[in-house]
Amino acid sequence: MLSAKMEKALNDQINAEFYSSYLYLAMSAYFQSINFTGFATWMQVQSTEEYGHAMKIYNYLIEVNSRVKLELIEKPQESWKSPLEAFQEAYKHELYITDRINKLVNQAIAEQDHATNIFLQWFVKEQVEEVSTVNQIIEKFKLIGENKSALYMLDRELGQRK
Ligand code: OFO
Repeated sequence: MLSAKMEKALNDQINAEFYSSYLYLAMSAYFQSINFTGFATWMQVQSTEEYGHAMKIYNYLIEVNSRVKLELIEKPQESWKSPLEAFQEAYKHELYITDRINKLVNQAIAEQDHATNIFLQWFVKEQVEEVSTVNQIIEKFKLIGENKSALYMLDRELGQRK
């Protein structure tokens, strides 16, 4: 059984992960609307991963006999100025999620909730990977600059994501 504070914090994190899923789905729809179908695929896969993150916490709450409470999911933005701007937003969002995960770990340590601390370690590692992946994509955008054919090649590359 978790403390009431931890239960609330993990429910809030479920909401944040569902929002991530929603945000990346909105980015996918944006990319479709401007015919970058590879970026759209990448974002759709990312959205599904975020759904998985939310469900991982959902299942943990059930496993430790705590209560899942679903809240409203905030409406995401609909469009961005450019593909690069959307990925920069994704990067900023992942830094925000990393900060939230770190705070959850701090709370688990403060409460001597070892089980939740161990559970959260998966998210700590996952965040390192997510921030690094999006950062690498942004670096590629920077190299590409105004080169349209290189941009379409990147679109094709990111569209390989399964
Ligand atoms: Fe759930 O890792 Fe991104 O947000």
